[in-house]
Amino acid sequence: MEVTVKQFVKEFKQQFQSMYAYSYEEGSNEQLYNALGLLVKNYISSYWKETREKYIKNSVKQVYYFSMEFLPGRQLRSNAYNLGLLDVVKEGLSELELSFDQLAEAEADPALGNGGLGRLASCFMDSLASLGMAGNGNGIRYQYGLFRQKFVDGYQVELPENWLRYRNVWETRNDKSTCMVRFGGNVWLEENHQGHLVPHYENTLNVLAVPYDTPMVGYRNDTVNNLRLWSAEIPVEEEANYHTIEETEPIKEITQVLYPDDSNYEGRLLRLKQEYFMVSAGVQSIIRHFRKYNVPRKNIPDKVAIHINDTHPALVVPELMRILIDEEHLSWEQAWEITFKTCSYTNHTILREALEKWPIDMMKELLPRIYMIIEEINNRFVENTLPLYGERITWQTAILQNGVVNMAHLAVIGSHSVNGVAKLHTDILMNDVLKDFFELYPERFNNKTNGITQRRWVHLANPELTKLIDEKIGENWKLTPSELKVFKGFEKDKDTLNKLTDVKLKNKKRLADYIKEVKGITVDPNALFDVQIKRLHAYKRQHLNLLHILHRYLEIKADPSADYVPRVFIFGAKAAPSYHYAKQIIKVINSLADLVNNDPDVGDKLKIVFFENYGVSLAEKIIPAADISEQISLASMEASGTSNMKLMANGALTLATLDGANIEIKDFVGEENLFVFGLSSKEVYELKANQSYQARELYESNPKLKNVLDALTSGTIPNLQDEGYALFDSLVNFNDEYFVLKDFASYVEAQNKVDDLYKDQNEWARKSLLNIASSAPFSADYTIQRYADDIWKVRSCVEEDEGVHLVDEPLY
Ligand code: 26V
Repeated sequence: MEVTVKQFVKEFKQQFQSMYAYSYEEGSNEQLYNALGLLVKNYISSYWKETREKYIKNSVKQVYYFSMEFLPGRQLRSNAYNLGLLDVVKEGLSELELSFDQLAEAEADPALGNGGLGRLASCFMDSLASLGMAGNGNGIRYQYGLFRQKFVDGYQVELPENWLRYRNVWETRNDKSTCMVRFGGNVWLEENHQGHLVPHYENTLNVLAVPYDTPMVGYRNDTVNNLRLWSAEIPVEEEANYHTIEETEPIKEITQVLYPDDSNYEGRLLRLKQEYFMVSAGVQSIIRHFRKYNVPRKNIPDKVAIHINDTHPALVVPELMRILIDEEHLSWEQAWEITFKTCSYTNHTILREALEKWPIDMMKELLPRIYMIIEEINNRFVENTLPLYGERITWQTAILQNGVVNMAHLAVIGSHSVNGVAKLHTDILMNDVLKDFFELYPERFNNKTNGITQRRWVHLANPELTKLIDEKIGENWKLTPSELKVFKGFEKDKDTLNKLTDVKLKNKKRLADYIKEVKGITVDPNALFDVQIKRLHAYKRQHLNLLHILHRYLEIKADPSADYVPRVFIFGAKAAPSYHYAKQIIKVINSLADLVNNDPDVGDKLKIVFFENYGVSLAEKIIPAADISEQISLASMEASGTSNMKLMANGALTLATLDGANIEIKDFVGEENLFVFGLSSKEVYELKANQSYQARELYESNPKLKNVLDALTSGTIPNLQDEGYALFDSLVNFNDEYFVLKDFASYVEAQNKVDDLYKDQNEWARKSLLNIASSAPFSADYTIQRYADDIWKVRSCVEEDEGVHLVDEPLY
């Protein structure tokens, strides 16, 4: 969009003054940021309106991405960038002697998600808008985001994340589009005079769902889509019935906090309330919007695609049925045809403990009408399946099983498409986790490997690298990511490799300064920066990383004069508050950090930095500075991973097991350009099947390993309570569920190869360049294009010459 610096400066001053009634010179960073954000939002608003109107006018099919989690990150920079205004804004502010970077830091980072699943949802929103597709997000406006993590004496403590404290300039409360969501009470069906069965409700708890809309700005294509987050309130007309603050609690609590557990299903009533609240409001608002199109209801699937992001929004299926039957008076068969064609589902995990199963009694009591519908879906499913496939498959795939509602089964049965998030993961769904369904409905299964938006994770997070790529291959890659492969042509160009090394070093210096500032640790920017950033979970094996560091430490102590490649091990990870073992791992890493970082024998050879409060904003600082990307989950356990893609795109070399999308990274960049180690997924399956694994044998037979494990309990690491013993026990005495000890030797070997390569900076830079140049297939733009073509059947609404175009799609 066209705004001159002069115009911007004038409008910014006015904006500030109209908000605060004094001059900008007196403003705090928060106030200046608020004014700037609102001004940028003003610029956005006309495109937002026009996009919405264009979709309606052209009767465009809309995608609704239903997700309990979104992690958009800070939006000022990316909105200004996508609008094409970033340079003008920066220049204008500097004329006013203000620093854009400083103001941008004042924005709260909305932590409305746990990890990969939520961030993926936000990358997808960015790509949908950038491709000019009508994509809407639907989720919850949690009043408190994921807890703020602090370390006290090395232990994780959780503080509330009050992200709305200084207001949120991006959202618009939309009182015109509220919906009513009903819980509990009694429901019965009565025949009306036309012979329809009509539900009657009594004693329900009525909750008003208020939408807060946030613009999702496309990259230079005038498209602005909508992210709609719902907040729960007391219906105005019922306010008089609530006499005390306590009485209002059951309503307010619905959208108060995000559940901070990303892998452990707990049958908590409040969580079910949240899920239905978001689903019901979302589906009601879809049907309301659909009416604007003036087409028959049987055409809903031609105009609407609803995506179920993990099972959390799977109640979409019965809720859409309810609305079509009870409110639109369609027959069951008509409603089912529409529902099934409209819905699609992505599975994001194979962890059994993460699969949602709600107690039938709870569902019946909280959502009586929805439960009736689920029961009917189940009955019809069983009726159809039994004669064709027999008892075993039918009962294994039923929705209602042993007193619970199996949400994955509901999602699969109610969707025309089921996908995994990386090739291996989809194979595992078909051969293991959802094997029986694959037999029933092979045509529904498909793979959609995850992706990331290069705009946030490369263009904005790593401007120096972006400039270097622009210099060498021009700017086409920004609109056509596959063009990035042209960069491969520079793998032998000395000048490019030197510049690439310089860019990395600059990024590392910046991170080193930040480390000094927030952790007080001095690190050498020339050391190898080794990064593991992701939720803390035993299957991701941060403790394998820990064992290797400890091993290194012991070797250095044994021979301090040997020639070691200096390393900084960098961690960022939150543990679920109730995940005791994960928190113990954090404590051991922190205590080891205290030991190592202060040992004069060690010096710069080894440093450990565990950042507090890992999230999107911190990731943006760490990723451009990484040399090594640790992707060391037990093969078969990590559905895809997405930090692996971000780190690769920023030139880190991957150290990985053949798990999730690491396999595709290897396929794209070539085995010689990353470090692979450990058991394969097939070997893991075999080892589990024949139950032959003996962790203690490994402990006893490998002296190096024994040395390391013993150090956990020998008092070597200071200030531990029982955490060292807890790790030792799980790894040795409880037979090491995630085969850490089994992979230890090959991990150490791979780490030694990393050192050797780092000694040859030229060769390192060459491989780094090849990784960058091979990362384009992980653009979320391609991922979204495939969802659009194969699942949602939607197309871009922008002219060929506007915005992102993917004509030159890389082959998968
Ligand atoms: C699961 C659960 C379980 C029940 C209660 C609350 C709750 C909240 C979140 C989750 C999400 C777990 C699934 C997840 O985050 N999967 C991750 O998805 C990424 C995007 O596809 C993928 O890259 C990661 O490998 C995968 O772990």
